[in-house]
Amino acid sequence: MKTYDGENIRNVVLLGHADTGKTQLASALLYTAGMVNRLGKVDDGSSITDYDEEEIKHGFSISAALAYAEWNGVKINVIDTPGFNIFLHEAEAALAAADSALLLVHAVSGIEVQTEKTWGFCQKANLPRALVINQMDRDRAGFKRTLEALSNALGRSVIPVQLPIGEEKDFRGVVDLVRMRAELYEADGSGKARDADIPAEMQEASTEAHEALVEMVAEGNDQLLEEFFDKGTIPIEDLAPGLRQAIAENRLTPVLVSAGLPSIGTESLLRFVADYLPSAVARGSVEGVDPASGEKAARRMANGEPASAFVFKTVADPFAGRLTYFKVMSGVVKTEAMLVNYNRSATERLAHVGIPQGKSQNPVPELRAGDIGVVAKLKETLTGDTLGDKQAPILYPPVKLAEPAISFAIEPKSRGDEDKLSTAIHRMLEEDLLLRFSRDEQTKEFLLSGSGQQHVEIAVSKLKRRYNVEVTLKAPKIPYRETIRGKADAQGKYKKQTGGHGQYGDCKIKMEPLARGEGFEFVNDIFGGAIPKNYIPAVEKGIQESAARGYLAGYPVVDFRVILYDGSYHDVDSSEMAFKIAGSMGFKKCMEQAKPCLLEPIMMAEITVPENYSGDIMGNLTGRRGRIQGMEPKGQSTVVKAQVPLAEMLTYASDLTSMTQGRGTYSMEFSHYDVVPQQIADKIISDARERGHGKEEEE
Ligand SMILES: Nc1nc2c(ncn2[C@@H]2O[C@H](COP(=O)(O)OP(=O)(O)OP(=O)(O)O)[C@@H](O)[C@H]2O)c(=O)[nH]1
Ligand SMILES: [Mg+2]
Repeated sequence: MKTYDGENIRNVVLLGHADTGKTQLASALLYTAGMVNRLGKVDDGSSITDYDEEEIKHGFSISAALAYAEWNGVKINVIDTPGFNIFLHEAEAALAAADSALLLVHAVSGIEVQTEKTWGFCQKANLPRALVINQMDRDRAGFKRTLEALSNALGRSVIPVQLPIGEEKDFRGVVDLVRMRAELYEADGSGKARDADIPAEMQEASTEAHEALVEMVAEGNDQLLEEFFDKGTIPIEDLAPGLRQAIAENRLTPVLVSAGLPSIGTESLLRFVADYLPSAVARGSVEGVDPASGEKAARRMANGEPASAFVFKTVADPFAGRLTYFKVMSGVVKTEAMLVNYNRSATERLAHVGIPQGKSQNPVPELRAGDIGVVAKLKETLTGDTLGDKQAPILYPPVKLAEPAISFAIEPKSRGDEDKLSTAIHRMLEEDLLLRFSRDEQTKEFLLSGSGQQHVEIAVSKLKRRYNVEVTLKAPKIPYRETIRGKADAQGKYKKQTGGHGQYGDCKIKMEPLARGEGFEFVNDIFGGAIPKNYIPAVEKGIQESAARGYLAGYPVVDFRVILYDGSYHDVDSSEMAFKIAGSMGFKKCMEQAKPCLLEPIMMAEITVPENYSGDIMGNLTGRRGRIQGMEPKGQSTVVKAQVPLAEMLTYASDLTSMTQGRGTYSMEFSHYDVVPQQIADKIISDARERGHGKEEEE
């Protein structure tokens, strides 16, 4: 295996809505490049990047997976990510290893929820990207329609660099709008392109599209713009570097076309990635933090610098042990290197460095700045950590992900398996950043939390398959919140002054509601030292701790402001503890007056069913307190969008299956919190009281 320098490496993440064909395309690209001698297919479980048993069983990607293709002296590292909303955090985390993205769009379905979401990820990370209209071979595939929708939604920087030759069954190649040549593919699925003249009937459209591209490349580049005005065009030797630069600077989003399953457009796509997407070191330097001072620090992405690597993924393989995936940010990482984990101040030996190709790791002697590697059996290193040279510490910031949306109580099927369960789950937490394991203090139940029901169910299935631990999932816990609807004003006074050293804390606070999602705000309005400065944080802490324990039913109180405006103290008897208790007492008194209420998570659900079921589906959603937001045709199906409380959707997967004979699908994601209707709230509160939550007295 050749060792590549960063200039000749492309780290490309495949993003997009579920089922757009990312995994299939990854396998097709590797096949076209000759990395494998058979086309791996999602549908028969032989794809390269969906190798996990759960992925094969379900037919969709669950976690990010890596592979590489060598193409004309360039190494293309491909990161395949899931598009299913409940696993989208995997895609978000994988962005840390990428220098560009291919965002796939389905040629039939067009823009979907996750198209815009993953576009948002790229924007946030300022990641150069290209759009790929994929599955062009499908019935009812439409390039023009999809392109128009993309331009409307994502802006005018969206511009084709290819046009499809033929559509649907007739899709057989692409026009390269830079070179103004056709690239035709054989129907044998080999993925190999044959250079040809642009078909006569496409001449006019191609010239028009070429001119639009030239204009867009010239815009924002004075030198090219001048040339363009002078000559009315830009010669290809200037257009190619101009395009490369415009992509790197995010001034332009190129659009390509492909079909992964029949391997059409794949060679053109490989060439595009190698020629136009930024190299692994094009950014020049990366930003981090100096662990000693906490100050910003930068590191040049060059082989001559001290080694540093960022860990972006961990896999808990029951046989190979822990697999750590990292990106070399600077320097050279060699097999047998001793590197320091700066987050944990531990030294790790990188016994065998490899490059990931799906489920296998190909050993290499070294990896240079910009490359992606994998190493087995590190002792302490976890996702988000930075490894590097002892002499030159730096920390790269870990990716911040959303919080889990749903929790289930779980219980091992056989008693005495608690320890085994806890060990196994902790392994799984290492590889899945959105899975959480905790214990409910009141009920003493184990809780497993994730981004959705299926996320948790798949985790449970892995527990059984990998670690032989069987658990029962109990009714999920809805993450209710509490808030207030009115204002309040109260005094919290804690006084114990009988004999010896006493306790004295006294505060007067006002409370008022904040807008949804604003959390908690504390305003210190004390004048003239009614409470000494050093006790004020204690009052705030007392309030916050009390709010976290809840007032009505044991759920955290959110979206309120507290104004501390008066109080008193005692020279000897006052202490932080006394003021903390006073704060907590004041909070509870305020809650009595402030019209407390329960909030519940409302989900945005998208249900796709055959047209004739749409009436039943909408009626059923209304029965679940759902609000229909819209309904639109999608091929022969109908997509119903609705906002529904999470509490009403817990059994939806199986209900939808029986309502539609298994022909409906749905996805949902968190939208916002809303007030629970009184009758339902009363029931939740009385259930919680029975379990001993809420309105507990402190002293
Ligand atoms: N006709 C046709 N079918 C395709 C093509 N690409 C993928 N498919 C099929 O579409 C389905 C989804 O493909 P995947 O590659 O798993 O899609 P994905 O984007 O990885 O989906 P997630 O992993 O869920 O995000 C599979 O049944 C594929 O066989 C294509 O180019 N043409
Ligand atoms: Mg996939």
